[in-house]
Amino acid sequence: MAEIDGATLIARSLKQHGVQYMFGIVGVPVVPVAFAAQREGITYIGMRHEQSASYAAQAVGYLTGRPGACLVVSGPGMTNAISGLANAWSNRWPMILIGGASDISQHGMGAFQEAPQVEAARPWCKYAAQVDRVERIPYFVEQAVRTSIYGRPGPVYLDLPGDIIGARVEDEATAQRPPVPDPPRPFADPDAVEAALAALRSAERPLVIVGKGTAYARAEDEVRAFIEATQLPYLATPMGKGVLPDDHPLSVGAARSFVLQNANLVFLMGGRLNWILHFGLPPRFNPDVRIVQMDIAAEEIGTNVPAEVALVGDARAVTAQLNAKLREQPWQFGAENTWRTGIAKKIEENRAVTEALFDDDSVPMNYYRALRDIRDALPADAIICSEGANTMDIGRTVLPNFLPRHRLDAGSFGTMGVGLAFAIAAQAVHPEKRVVAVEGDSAFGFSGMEVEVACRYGMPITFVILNNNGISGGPSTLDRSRPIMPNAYIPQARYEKIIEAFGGKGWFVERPEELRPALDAAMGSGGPAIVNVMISPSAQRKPQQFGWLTR
Ligand SMILES: Cc1ncc(C[n+]2csc(CCOP(=O)(O)OP(=O)(O)O)c2C)c(N)n1
Repeated sequence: MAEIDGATLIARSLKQHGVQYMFGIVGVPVVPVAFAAQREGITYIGMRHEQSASYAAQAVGYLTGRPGACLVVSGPGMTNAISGLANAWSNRWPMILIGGASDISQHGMGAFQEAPQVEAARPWCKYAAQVDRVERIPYFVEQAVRTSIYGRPGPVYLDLPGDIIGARVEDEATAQRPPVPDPPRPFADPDAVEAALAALRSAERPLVIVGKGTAYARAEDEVRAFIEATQLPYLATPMGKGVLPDDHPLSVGAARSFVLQNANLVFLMGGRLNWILHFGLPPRFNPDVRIVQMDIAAEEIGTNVPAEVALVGDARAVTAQLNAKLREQPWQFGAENTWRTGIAKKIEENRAVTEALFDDDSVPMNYYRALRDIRDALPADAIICSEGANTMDIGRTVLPNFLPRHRLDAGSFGTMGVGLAFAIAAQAVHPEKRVVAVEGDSAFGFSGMEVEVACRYGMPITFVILNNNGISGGPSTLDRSRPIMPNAYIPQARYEKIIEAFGGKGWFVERPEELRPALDAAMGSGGPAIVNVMISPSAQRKPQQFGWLTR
C-alpha cells in the first residue's frame, strides 16, 4: 500500500487549496517541506530573513486573494516571522505561516529550538494550531486557508512538529477536502442600501473614501461605476489608490486635508477610521460629520465615530447593490456648488506649491524633484512598493497609481522593512510588470540583503533609494568626537554597491540631471538594479496644515 510523508502531505494540501507561492528559509525540521512544495508545483522562493518571507507571503495574499505561505524553522525562525504576522493582522491580509516545531515526543524536555510558538502566534492570527497527527494535515490546512480568506481576511498559523513532518502514513488515510472555494460575498441589508443612498442625497458636502478593502475585494469596476454614476468626489486611502486611476476627474486627493475637514458626510468604502484617517475626529474631520460605512466586518462598524448607516458585506457585492438601486433611481451630486468650487480652488493652491518644488534643481535634491523623475520614468501599470517616512508620504502624493492593487506600502502597521519583500512578491505574481521599490535609506536597511533574492531569481526590480543619510535626514558628515546622533547613518553611503556583489547593477545619483538617465538605464538593464539618490538631509514635506498624527 502507498505511503505518504508529512512534508508531502502539507505541500499537497496547500496546493489543493490554491496556495501557489511559498517564501521561506529552510533548516531543521522544514527542509523536506520546501522540497515537497516544489515537487507539488508550488513556487518556492528562498528569502534571507523570515521577516521578509512573512511580508512576501502576505503581499501575495493581498495581490491574489489566496494566502501566500511562509515556511520557517522552529524557535528563532518562527519568532522572526512574527513581525509579518503582526503586519498582516494590522492590514487584514491573508497569509499562512508554517512553523517547524520541535518533536512532539520531546515536548517539555528542552528540545532543539523548542518554544511556545502557537501561543506566540495566537494574538496576531485568526487561527493558530499545532498539527497533532500526520493524517490530519489536510484537515488543518483546509481550516487554515479557509479562515485566512473568509470574512475579514487575516493571517493564520500552523505549527508542524518535526516528527509529524517526517512521519509516514497510508495514503488512503489522508483524503483531501475539496478545494476551498473563493470567499462568499455577502450582500448588505437592502434597507441599509436605500438608507445609504438617501443619506448621500441629503448631504451638502459629501465625500467618498475608497479604502484598500475595495482593492482586496476586486471591486474596482463597481466602485468606478458608483463614483461615475453619482459624480461624488472621492479620496483614496494609501493602498486604495488605483482602485480608480489617480488622474480621475473626481479624485480630490490633492485637497486631502481640506475635504476631510469640511465634508459633512463621509461614505467609507472598505476603509477604517484608524490613525491613517485621523480616527474620523476633529480637528481633521468635521465634528458633525455623518458616516456611512461599508465593511466586511460587522465589528468594524462604528469604530471611533458612530455610523449613521452600516453596509455590512463584501465591497464588490454591496457596491453592485448600490449601483442597481441607482439604475432604478438615478441620482447625481450637483455639478455646480460651493463644495466643488472650494475643492477645486484648494487643489489649484496645493498644485502651485508642489510645482515649485518639482522644478527646484538644487543639489542635493529635494524629495519632490527626485520623485518627479521617478514618476515620469514609470509606466502606467508599474507596481509601486514604497516605504520610509517622507519618502513614502511624499511619494504617495507624487507617484500616481492607475490600477488597483498596484501600490504596497508600510500600511496600517507603519512597518519599515516591508518594501523589498513586497517587491519580490509582486514580481513573482506579476513577472510581466515593472516593479519598483521606492525606499528611504533607513527603510531599505531593514531588509537590504533581500536584493540577493531578486538577483538570484533574476527579478528585474528597480530599487530606488532616497538617501538622506539617516532616519528622516541625518548629518552630512559624521562627527565622531561627539556621540553619534541616533538618527545618523554613514553619510553618502554607497548602497548601490550592495547589489553589484550579487550581479545586479547600481547607480549613484547626486545631481538632478543624472537621475532620469540613471532610472532609464536601470529599468532598461533587464535585471535588478539599485538607483541610490542623494537627497538633502534638510528636505521635508511641503508645509502641512497639521502635524503628523495631529496629536
Ligand atoms: C520596524 C520599524 N522600526 C522602526 C520604525 C520607526 N521609523 C519610522 S520611519 C523610519 C525611517 C525613516 O527614514 P527613511 O526610511 O530613510 O525615510 P525618509 O523619511 O528619510 O525619507 C523609522 C526607522 C518603524 N516605523 N518600523
